[in-house]
Amino acid sequence: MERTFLMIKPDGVQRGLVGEIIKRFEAKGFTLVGLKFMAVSKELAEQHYDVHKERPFFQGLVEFITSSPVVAMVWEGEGVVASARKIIGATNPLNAEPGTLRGDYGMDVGRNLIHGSDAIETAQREIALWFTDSELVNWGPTQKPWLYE
Ligand code: RTP
Ligand code: MG
Repeated sequence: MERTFLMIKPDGVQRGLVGEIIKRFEAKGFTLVGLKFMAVSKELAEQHYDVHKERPFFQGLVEFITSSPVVAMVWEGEGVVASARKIIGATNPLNAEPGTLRGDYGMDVGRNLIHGSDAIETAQREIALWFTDSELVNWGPTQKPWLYE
């Protein structure tokens, strides 16, 4: 079953939006298989955002992600990678549609509340970076007819 990595960034935690954010994915029908509240090391933040290391915002982004705790999560379900990106909304919250998390709660591209993996391969890399196998719980809803035909 497809999985994605989501991370509620320091702004989402500080603004008290953890419950609201988790609620969206839960209510949609996706399955939570990993969850931890944690401080992020500089090394982990740099590895996570490695693809952006040449970009001008990289250092500020790493400083922000390491500045206060985050909520790291793995969610499971058919098409969860792309669907979670839709629920999250456009990178710049001012361009994000109302009804999306960034569209409803965000104002600034550098304070956009939550990260979501952008492709299945990226999700696999990020899940392995943030979670050990023993931290993930296999209890998938594949046999539940109220979720899947
Ligand atoms: P994310 O990786 O955090 O889920 O966000 P994303 O895919 O929507 O956007 P991405 O292009 O991967 O950018 C990663 C994060 O870098 C910050 N950013 N700042 N100042 C800027 O122009 C700028 N551009 C990107 C954002 O916090 C973005 O989420
Ligand atoms: Mg990204």
